[in-house]
Amino acid sequence: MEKSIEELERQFNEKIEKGIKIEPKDWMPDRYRKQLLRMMSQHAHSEVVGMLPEGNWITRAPSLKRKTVLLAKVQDEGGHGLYIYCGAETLGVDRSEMIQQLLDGKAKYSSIFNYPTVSWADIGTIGWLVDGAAIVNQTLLAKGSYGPYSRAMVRICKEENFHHRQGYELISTLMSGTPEQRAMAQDSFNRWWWPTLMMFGPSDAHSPNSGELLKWKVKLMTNDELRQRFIDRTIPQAEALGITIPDPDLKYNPETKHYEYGQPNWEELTNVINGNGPCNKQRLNTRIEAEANGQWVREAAEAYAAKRAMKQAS
Ligand code: BYC
Repeated sequence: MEKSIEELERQFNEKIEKGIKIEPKDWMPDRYRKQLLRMMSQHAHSEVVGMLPEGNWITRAPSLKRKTVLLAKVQDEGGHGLYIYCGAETLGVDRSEMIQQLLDGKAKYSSIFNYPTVSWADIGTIGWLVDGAAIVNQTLLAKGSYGPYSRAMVRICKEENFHHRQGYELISTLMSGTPEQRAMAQDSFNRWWWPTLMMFGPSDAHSPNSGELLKWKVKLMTNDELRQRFIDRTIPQAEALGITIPDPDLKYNPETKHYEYGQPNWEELTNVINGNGPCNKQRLNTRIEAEANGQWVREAAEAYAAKRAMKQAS
């Protein structure tokens, strides 16, 4: 006998309640599928577009060691995109469709990748702050309710830890260098601090998706809770390096054991999300060009797969 929608919904909610992962073939509410697809495709695009600001410095890395580390990191990000596209495909949408939405400017990706990398210090700052923020978010996403997404996050977090370390080490090297190197690291921090805080999304009062995502345990903390967690972890690291935080309102509250901080410029976040950040057009054009240049590779791979399938069938 077929189960009623009410019964299916009850079983689904029971699984979520008990912390049992939802798997691709399990029944799930349409909204759950839609929310996951929205978030996972945005996340996958972020990983791939996120290769561009750092990729910009591969040919200009100051030593062979720095170059190999950066190359490995940028390649890792491409891999992260692939894991998440695979995960998103389990929800019934082909990755070519998701990628087309990105190229058509219809899909979102993280606001942070629409800022330019103007100095070598930006490479360290991205690893330390941007990957640091990603780890805070993704460590919790790894405990989320959808099996393929949470498992992709476990693997990604391991690699992000290496990214975070190399960024912190790079900034630490600059901070123990010449006055010019210290100034370059501080300038970079000043430019990336606020955009990094915006990575966590709008404040809770303006986050339309959080309610459903929290109810279904895709997200386990709100945008503001994650932002606070990141700030509490990062300030002591900045202090250890001798970096000044560009926030006059920042202060430690010994009672709550949290840092209080000033508000990011939310209008700037809205502008960047809506395609009007400093590098939105450049990033999209680079992706469009890369997609066209890679066409022959995809065709060759498809031809090879078809030939192999024919051989196996005969
Ligand atoms: N940028 O209701 P809300 C990396 C959108 S890559 C752009 O709070 P939600 C790395 C949001 O999509 C990893 N858009 O949404 C790679 C929504 O619009 P739609 C990056 C943003 O989903 C290379 C609307 O605003 N991490 O680490 O509850 C090199 C309302 O927001 C942003 C991820 O992608 C933003 N910052 O929460 C180095 C994490 N914020 O879709 C490093 C995965 C909000 O309704 N995503 N929006 O049209 C998430 O964790 C969540 O989706 C967010 C937003 C926290 C971003």
